[in-house]
Amino acid sequence: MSTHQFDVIVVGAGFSGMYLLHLLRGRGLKVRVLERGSDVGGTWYWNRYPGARCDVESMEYSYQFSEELQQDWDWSERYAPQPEILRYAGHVADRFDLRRDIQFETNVSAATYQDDTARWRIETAEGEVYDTKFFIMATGCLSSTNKPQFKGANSFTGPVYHTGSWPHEPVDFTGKRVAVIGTGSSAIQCIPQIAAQAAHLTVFQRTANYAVPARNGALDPELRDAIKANYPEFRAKAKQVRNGLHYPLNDVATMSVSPEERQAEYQFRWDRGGISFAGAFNDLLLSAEANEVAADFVRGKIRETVNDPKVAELLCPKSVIGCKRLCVDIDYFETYNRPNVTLVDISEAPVEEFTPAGVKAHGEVADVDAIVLATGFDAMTGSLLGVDIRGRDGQTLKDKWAAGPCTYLGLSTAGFPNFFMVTGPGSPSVLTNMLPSIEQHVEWISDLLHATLARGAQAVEPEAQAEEAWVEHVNALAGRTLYPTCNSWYLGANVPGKPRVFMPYLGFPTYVAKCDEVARNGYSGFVFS
Ligand code: N01
Repeated sequence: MSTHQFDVIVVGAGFSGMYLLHLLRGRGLKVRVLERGSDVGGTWYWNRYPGARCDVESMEYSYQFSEELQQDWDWSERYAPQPEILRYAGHVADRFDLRRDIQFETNVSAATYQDDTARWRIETAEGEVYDTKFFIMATGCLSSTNKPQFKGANSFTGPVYHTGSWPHEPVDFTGKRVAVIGTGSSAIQCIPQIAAQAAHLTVFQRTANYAVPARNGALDPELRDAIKANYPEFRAKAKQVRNGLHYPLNDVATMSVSPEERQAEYQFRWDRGGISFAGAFNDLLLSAEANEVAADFVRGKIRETVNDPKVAELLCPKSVIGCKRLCVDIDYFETYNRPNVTLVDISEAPVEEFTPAGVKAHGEVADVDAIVLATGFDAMTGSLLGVDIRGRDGQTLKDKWAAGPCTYLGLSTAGFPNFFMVTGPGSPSVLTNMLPSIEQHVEWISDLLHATLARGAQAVEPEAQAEEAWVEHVNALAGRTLYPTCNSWYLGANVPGKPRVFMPYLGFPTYVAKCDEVARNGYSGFVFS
């Protein structure tokens, strides 16, 4: 078997892998991207469930590294639907001729650092072997599906779908009885669509979730043109905001204004639509009192919307708002007024089992023709640990991260030279607009690779001390907030047995400043050998 030689192997052809390829190839490196899907797009390639769309507004959810590209592309709606985002990914691949260096339908199974040559040996499930100097996992934060092991799972006679690995062929629920398990972002998007098509929909809810209306619609051409006329300024402004988004953050504490002013601010954002609701005041996730006021506003809206008071109460979340990702919905709560929708509360007693006919909870079987698992992802670490990655002296990443992920800047980990992650644990990633975060990471990693080569170094890796300090810093930031108070996937709490560690870094501008400082200081915290 021949071994293919490269300067850089990138795993994943989503937005991270595509930009890495474009940038590193442009810097003269021999790059190959290995991708398990049959085309580009990453998370948007797999999440094809009905109603899938981005909750970041389309004018912000795109690359900015090429002015021609951002001028060239036109979005049709305020929030882009999944097929349009996938078309955009394809457009980028065509425009920069990326596919010639991407190998599709290739599943990376193992990656081993060779101590003697300071190179990585990458193996695929298809039996191919690659030899590379640098190895970059660009596998995304939400790519490894969480499929709970329900008792009797195989006994159900109908199809079982997962929102995160939806079939490529259209799924028609017309006349069918369907069960959806889960009420996170994916469920909140697909439930209204499935309910509109199916004969009956039964939703199994373990934890009620907050959702704010999207107020989606055709993109206003005047707004689009105004943004395009000043795109760099628009992007620069967004980068100064802690989540990298352009929406207005009201830098005022909740309790510093009168109850009337508070209601008016919440109402303004409710009417405006989207996650800017979370920016109504500056202490949503810092003060329990402030949080409760905002939560109560949303609960009031749910009670106003849902006709049956008992159902409305079940749909009212009790936890901290924003602690789990705030969902953005189109007709979600209204859907529970439909006569063909039933909500089953499984907060006290879980799904007992799948039977040949359906889903059993509270001793009763809901007879269905199809089951949709909207049960989320083994987020942030799932895809990284899904590959058998072995660093210096054969240490596995799995062993190193047994008590939780440890990284330096969310991009690298000690003991694994010449290995990088894009949007890894310890980076702001999922708490920001992903596209600008990805571009910042890719450009920063690319500069570091360049610096390593320019020094004639064989390898670069973070110092253990720098990594420890970073992990402490990430935890300290989270510890000052309400984020650790709920069972979110940010904490790994959604996957049984996963270490409970808050994974994302809080604050895009501070993160970027820290990365810039590290680079300016000759990559402080890294060792070149
Ligand atoms: O997954 P989730 P998701 N029995 O983990 C339930 C991004 N995203 O795919 O809350 C019964 O949020 C679980 O219950 P609980 C976005 O970042 C973005 O919806 O753990 N139920 C929960 O209700 C988002 O946050 C967009 O008690 C079980 C649900 O399944 C992230 O992806 C759209 C269960 C999982 O919710 C993940 O969202 C979609 C069990 N054994 C997604 N296990 C947009 O851009 C889990 N659940 C709009």
